[in-house]
Amino acid sequence: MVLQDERQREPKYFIELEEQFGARNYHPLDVVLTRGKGIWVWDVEGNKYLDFLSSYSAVNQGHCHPKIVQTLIEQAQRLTLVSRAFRNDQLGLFYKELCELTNSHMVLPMNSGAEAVESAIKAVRKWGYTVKGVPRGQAEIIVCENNFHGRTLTIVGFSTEKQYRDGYEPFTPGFKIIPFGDADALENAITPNTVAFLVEPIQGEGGIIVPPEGYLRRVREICNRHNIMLITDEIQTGLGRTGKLLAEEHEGIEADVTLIGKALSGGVYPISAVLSNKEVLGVFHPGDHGSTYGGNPLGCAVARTAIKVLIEEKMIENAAELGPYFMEQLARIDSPYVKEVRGKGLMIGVELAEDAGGARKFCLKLKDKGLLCKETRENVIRFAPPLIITKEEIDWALERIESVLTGG
Ligand code: IF1
Repeated sequence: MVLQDERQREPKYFIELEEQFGARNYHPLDVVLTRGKGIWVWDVEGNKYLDFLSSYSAVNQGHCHPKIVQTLIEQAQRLTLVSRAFRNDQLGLFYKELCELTNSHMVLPMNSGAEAVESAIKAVRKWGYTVKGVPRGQAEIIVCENNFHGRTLTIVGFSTEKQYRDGYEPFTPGFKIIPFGDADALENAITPNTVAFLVEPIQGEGGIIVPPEGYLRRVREICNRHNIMLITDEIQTGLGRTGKLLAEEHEGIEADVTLIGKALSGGVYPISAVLSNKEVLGVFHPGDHGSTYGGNPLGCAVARTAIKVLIEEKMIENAAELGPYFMEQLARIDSPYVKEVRGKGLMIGVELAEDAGGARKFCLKLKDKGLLCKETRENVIRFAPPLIITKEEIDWALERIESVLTGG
């Protein structure tokens, strides 16, 4: 008979529990993590790993950042949730600091990224009917092939990934799909009923797809000319991931609606936000939209500290400096498997050749060498470490990555 605590040092025990009781909507690597600090995580057997996924860019500030956790603890002992039926002393400060940081004029606080996307869709549709004058029920929103904006029914309804849609019909109407990176396609898809264009500055799940230089600038000009709202989904690309606070800054543009989430709390608490202006978010009047936890003081306090440390500890500058270095070194690896290295800042994808056998195989080998990575699409290994990583730690990782990519 294995003693209770003995058993709880074996991954098998936890894996079996998940297999017995859990919905199988993920196929995780069989590593059972129990502790995280900075770029490192530890499994229940005491093995240490470098986290190259950062929980899909929610942990840009590193695991369990002490100042963010301290804020969580202090606020949790003071006030966690009062609903929006009453006000609280964190929400207005959260709004003010976010608007000053992003040159926004109005904020809608939500909890998950998908909720922020859904809220933006509601806002631009309502703006279309009440401000632009689109006939009721006729609003069209343009999105891109290979998009990823979340998992709700409306959002998967405009996904082009069969698996994300399969078995969930019927879907929400009013969406048009165009190729990503093609500004002419956007121009040609616009009708008098178009209210918005929703796009990721870099497609994450789509395989770390960086659009052609100047794409977002042309998109901005087209949206201005046709009076349609440009919504940038920065839930993954935002908050320093690409070496700028917001990825749209690489093209010197400002969206009408900017969506953030994930690293908004440094991986400590679910919080997201729709950043915009009075013309768009002004369409919401009391009772038009809401959420039990949206704008709660605990999430707002945590987000305020998460943003503060992102700026004060120069994490964005670090991503801007080390991202290109990391990509250059990856591109120099002489591997028969590597087809392309692409990305921006510390949002990097290594696309493998068709005959390499799939990215997951390499992620498993990297795990055995102490690196936790996740494939995206069949053939792309995603490298997205916390933005606090040092050059020395990247060099440590590169040794192991080179070994795996050259057959070691
Ligand atoms: C999963 C992907 C990444 C996002 C963008 C909105 C959302 C996400 C650009 C929704 C969320 C997560 C969701 C998670 C895995 C992960 C993911 F692989 F699914 F696509 F990061 F690339 N916009 N992405 O990336 O935010 O509602 O999850 O808070 O669903 O498997 P959420």
